[in-house]
This record gives sequence, structure tokens and C-alpha cells, in this order.
Amino acid sequence: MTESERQQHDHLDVLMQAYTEALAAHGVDGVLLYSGRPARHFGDDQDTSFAAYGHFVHWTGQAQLAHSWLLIRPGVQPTLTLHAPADFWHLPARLPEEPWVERFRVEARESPEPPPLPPGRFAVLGDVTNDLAQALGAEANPPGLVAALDELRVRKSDYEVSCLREANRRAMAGHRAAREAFEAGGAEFDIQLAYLSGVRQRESELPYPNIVGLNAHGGVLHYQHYDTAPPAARRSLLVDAGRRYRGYCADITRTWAGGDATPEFAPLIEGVTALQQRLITDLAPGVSYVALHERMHEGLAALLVAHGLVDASAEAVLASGLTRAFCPHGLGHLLGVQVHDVGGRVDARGQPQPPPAEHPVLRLTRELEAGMVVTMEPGLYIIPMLLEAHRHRPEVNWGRVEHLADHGGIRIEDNVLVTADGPDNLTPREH
Ligand SMILES: [Mn+2]
Repeated sequence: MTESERQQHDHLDVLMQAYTEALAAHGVDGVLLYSGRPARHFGDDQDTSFAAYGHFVHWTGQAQLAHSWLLIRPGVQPTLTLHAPADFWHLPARLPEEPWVERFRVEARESPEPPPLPPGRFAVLGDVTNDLAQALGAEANPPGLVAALDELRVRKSDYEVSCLREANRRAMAGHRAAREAFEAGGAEFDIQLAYLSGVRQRESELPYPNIVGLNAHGGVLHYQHYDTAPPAARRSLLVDAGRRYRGYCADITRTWAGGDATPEFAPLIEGVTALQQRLITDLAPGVSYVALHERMHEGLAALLVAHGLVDASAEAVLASGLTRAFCPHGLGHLLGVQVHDVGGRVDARGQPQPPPAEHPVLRLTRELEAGMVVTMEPGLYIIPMLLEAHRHRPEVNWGRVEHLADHGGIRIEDNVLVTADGPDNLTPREH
């Protein structure tokens, strides 16, 4: 057995023990996890792309397995029910030939309906209706149990960490290919194809749609298109792109200056990168992620001043709220079998931890603990819609800001494991 296979067995042992405690605490004899199914386009016979329910993936790593059911009962071998209709149009669902599969009793089922439950009190979790749960004599998605199982995903096992590390390693091959395609003069579409080829993963299996923005598109936070024509000038590229490995997600962003960039742009990328590296060194158990997010804004204020974009003290820039116009998103989030992993806005006892009023989109508001994997992704963008509210501020060097506008923005994002011995950056820093 390889080290990774041994780690996966340990992961499943720990999961069974933790589920046993959670199920007892919530008064059920077992839980049926539904992987889910793709949605069908209205009035059509074609389906959308699909990702399985996170709790199903936590056990199986199978992020693409639809119409499947996993029954967990304390002290009993879990049953994994696969949908295997007699169908000559498609290949039936198949599991890999790997040792972890032996931990499950695997049953094929002709129908996509849930398997019958043994006698007892059960909960059904996933994209199911109350009617379906009732027909099984079970409860659908009881919130207390869901929250308890979410909490089990917050601290990663050694197996999960090694999967996240490998997802990062493989994603970097895509980022290298994307950068080369950019330097070769490619359009956004060419860069996307180069990325996919570099990671060798089909688009629908990626953790999220890649963001590939040239020039001003880098300032559109979730830019969703891939222009097929290369732009006349190559000022900048922002690539936010990941990969899945055994269900686990990488979420990495790089920004590059092109040959047509203004000379101010590359130093600004270096500034954001240095800020990101500094913030990473602050990751430790007991640290408030909200405080780190606020530290990012302090760093951004200092950057705006140092690079001559604002003529004021860093303290005054921070107090004016300008940094939130230059960076409207959060510093990062938890990462796991979902790119924005669950459990980011509760405390360890499950009490809600809403984000501060001035940072409403921050996805991670809790105190850091060893075993958490977080993204660290400070950004600095020229977003005209947001800067408009600050137009009256004479301290802003509007000429410089507008000169940068057609470079879009900068985001530098790594995935980092929090440990008692310091941060462990899972993203290879090769360039
Ligand atoms: Mn992210």
C-alpha cells in the first residue's frame, strides 16, 4: 500500500469515528448522503455540468458521480449505491480499482431512486425533497446535523492535505502553460486551451470556471468570457484557475505584465505579491482571519501611497474607505472538496460569525486552527464603477489611476495549510 493509500484509510477511519459521534449527538442511527444529479436544460434533453455534494465527496473523492447514495451507520461498513441502468448509450458509472473502494459495500442499482433504508431513525442529506425523505421515513437535511458534518470538513486530514497539495502542483502546470500562451500573443481563448491542456482536466471537472482576463478584463472580478481574438495590445493577464485532484480543489491566481504594460504595472504586481507573502507568514492557529483581512487593507493603503496612486497618509487612505474600492472582495476562504468550502462563517461551536458590516463578502470570519486550508488572495483593481463614489477625492492621482485602468487589476492567490509550526504554502512558488 502506498503512503497516500494508507493516509486515505486513516482519513476514512477518522471520518467514521467523527460521524459516529455526530450521528449520536443528533439522535439518528444513520445518514444517507445523496451525491445529486445534473440539472436538465428546460425543454431539452441535455444536462448541465455537475459536481457531487461535498459530504459525499468527503468520503469517496468522487466529485463527478451522480445519482449515487452513500449510507453511513456507526459500526457498519458503508454502502455505496451506484446508479447502473441497463444503458447502451453511455458507459455505466465505475469506481477506480483502488484500495479505498474495499472499505465500501458497493451496490449497483437500476433505478436512480434512493435505496430502501433499514429500520431506524435516518437523515437524508443532499439535494432531496422533504417528500422523498418522508417516503423513506427519514428527515431531509436536518440543519443541526448538516452543520456538525460541515464542521468535520474544516480541519483537513493528512490525506486531504496531500490531495490539496497535489491539486496545486497539477494546477501550476496549467498556470505555466497559460503564461506561455500569453507571452506567445494568444487570445483569452488560446490561454484557456493552454491551461486545460496543461492540467489535463476537462472544463466541467474543474472546481470553478477559470477566469482568464486580458487587459481591462482583469478588473472584472468573475470575468466569464474567453475572447477568441487577441487584443491589439498585451498589457496584462489575470488567470484565476484551479484543478481537482481526487475531489480536492486548487484555487490559484497569477497576474502577469505584458510587453505593452505601463512601467508602473509590474512593480504594482510585485507590491501585491509581497503583501500576500507577508500576510501568509501571519497565518497561525488562534489568529482571526477578519484581522488578517483588515491587515490586507492596511497593506493596500500603504501600496496605493507608495506607488503614487494616492497622495495621503496610509492611515487616511484606510479611513476613507478607498482600499475597499480598489479591492472589494475578501482576503480568502476555506478550501477543500468545494472551492469555497463550508464552515467559514461559524465558530468552532457552530455559532454564526457574520462578517463585519464594512466587509460583507468576506467568506471566512473564524479564528484559524491547525489543519485549516485557506486561500490568501489580496487584490488591487481599477473598477470604474466603484471608484466613481470617490471621484471627489483630490488626494487620488486620477491620471495615474486612469492610466492603469486598461490593465484591469492584480490578484495573487495561493492555498495555505495552517499548522502549529507556521504556514505551509501548498502552492509551489516557482515564479
Ligand atoms: Mn479563491
